[in-house]
Amino acid sequence: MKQDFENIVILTGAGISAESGLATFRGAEGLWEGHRVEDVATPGAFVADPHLVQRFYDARRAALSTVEPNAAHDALARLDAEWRGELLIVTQNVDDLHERAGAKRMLHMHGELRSALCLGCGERSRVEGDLIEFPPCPECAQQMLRPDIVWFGELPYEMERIEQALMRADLFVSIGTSGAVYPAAGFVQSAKYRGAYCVELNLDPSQGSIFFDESRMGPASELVPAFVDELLG
Ligand code: BJW
Repeated sequence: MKQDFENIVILTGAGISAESGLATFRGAEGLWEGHRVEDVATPGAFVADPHLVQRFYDARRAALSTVEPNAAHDALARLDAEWRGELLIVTQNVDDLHERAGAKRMLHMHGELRSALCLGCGERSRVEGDLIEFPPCPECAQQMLRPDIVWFGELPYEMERIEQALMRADLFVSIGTSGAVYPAAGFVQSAKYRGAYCVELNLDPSQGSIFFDESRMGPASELVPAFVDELLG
């Protein structure tokens, strides 16, 4: 790998949090027990059975306090602190392990478990406890709150900021994601089209593996710290 990169975009997925104890979506012990995530992570599923959906996300929000960032999150936080060029960590994950590791230049494109979205005014607010009792929105006090998760058919957050960063990136790194869900799965092609060097760090080849210049296979807790050491020289 060449060494003279300036602007980096890093995409992370469920695989980076797997070794912290959070299940991935499409693995053997995938989320939503028996249901394909594509069938249930939709606005329609929430309308059909809001209690089920709130209970599911309440349990996952509560589980956050039982897990810790792993060596891969720590390494990316170190890269964020020490990298002098531009850097943006775009996570598809709704956990808070990147920020708890200390990463600052990051965003959650698929929402956050510790955030709630008002069905009326659309404001986002921090939430630590449960939403099963449908508390009113702290902003408008009128409407109820739903999990602030981007479901299928909804627009991911901060797409413009991501596109801008991809346009400037000369290194794109994808970590722990299957490449099954768009638009994130298409970032490698956007980055490549604009000339970025593209590296994949994953347990298995992702669906878009052929688009990467380099694919390193193994657990994120080993691959990511080694990769960050290489970048920081
Ligand atoms: C390890 C590891 C270890 C394991 N170390 N690695 C037809 C064609 C193309 C697109 C579409 C289509 N039909 C519909 C669409 C669009 C749709 C889509 O992509 N559908 C697909 C099913 C085809 N997308 C959308 O609807 C999105 N919105 C949208 O497109 O809006 C329109 C638009 C956008 C932008 C511009 C213009 C228009 C919204 C997608 C929302 C996804 N939301 C979820 C939330 C789930 C709810 C919840 O959290 O409960 O986000 S789905 C779920 O998948 C979650 C994840 O962020 C996302 C990606 O999963 P991820 O992270 O890749 O996890 P896995 O499990 O799939 O993979 C884990 C990987 O880790 C594996 O590869 C393992 O090998 C690896 N691994 N252990 C390293 N220790």
